[in-house]
Amino acid sequence: MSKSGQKDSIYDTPQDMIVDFVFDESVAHVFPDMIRRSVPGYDNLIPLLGIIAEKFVTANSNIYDLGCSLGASTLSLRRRINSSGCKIIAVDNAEAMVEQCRENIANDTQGKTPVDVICDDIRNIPFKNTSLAVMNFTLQFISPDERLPLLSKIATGMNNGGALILSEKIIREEENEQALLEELQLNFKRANGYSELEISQKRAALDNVLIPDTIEIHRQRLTQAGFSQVVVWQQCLNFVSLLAIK
Ligand code: GEK
Repeated sequence: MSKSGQKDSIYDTPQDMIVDFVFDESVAHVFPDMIRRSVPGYDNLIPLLGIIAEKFVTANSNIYDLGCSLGASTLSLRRRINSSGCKIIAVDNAEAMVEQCRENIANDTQGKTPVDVICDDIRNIPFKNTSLAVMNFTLQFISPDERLPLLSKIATGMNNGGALILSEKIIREEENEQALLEELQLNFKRANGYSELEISQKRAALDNVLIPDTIEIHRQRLTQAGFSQVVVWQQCLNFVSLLAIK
């Protein structure tokens, strides 16, 4: 079993004090299991990123995977990109994630497009000649006042006709809808084997770290950043993915 192939049991014992969630080595080891059992629609979404990439990636352009974790999105894109002269720039600021991501890319025999895996904050990255950028469940970890500047920077570096795929956990303005979707997500986690203790401790750890927006805020912000068309292409309970085209 690879280092990142373990079952997520990080929160299965009572913790004296719940500290804010960090993407450290213990998370990197269980990450594929954690995200699959926590994010409804993740398994469906990943292969579709490659299908979307085929449409938007143009020859001799850059493709960015921002908050790449272990490289699941990068690998999906890479397997479908046929255009020549392209480069994928995969970025994450968690060292443990980047280390395992580099190994996963090195072991990939299906894709040919070169990949640069960079350990840095996505707010430090210059964007240029972009045909496609992917932020798969990453913007939600950036402080809300820094989201528009980051998206504007991505849009500025994007070629006309290029696209950003933005996947996020969302909240609903309408209280009843929010409560319903929240309950269904909890049921999804229960059905995937998480105990009540694991669910409540993980929730407390993410409380100050993952700050979701409404879909309306996402739409407005993407438009303000410089994207001319915003389309929801997948929604699964309170997790959505938007395609923003410049
Ligand atoms: C996937 N996209 O499997 N700069 C760089 N990386 C960051 C920053 C930042 N400022 N903030 C958070 N991250 C992946 C899943 S996970 C989603 C993405 C989740 C990184 C963080 O280290 C983590 O690896 C990733 O964003 C978020 O398709 O865990 O819910």
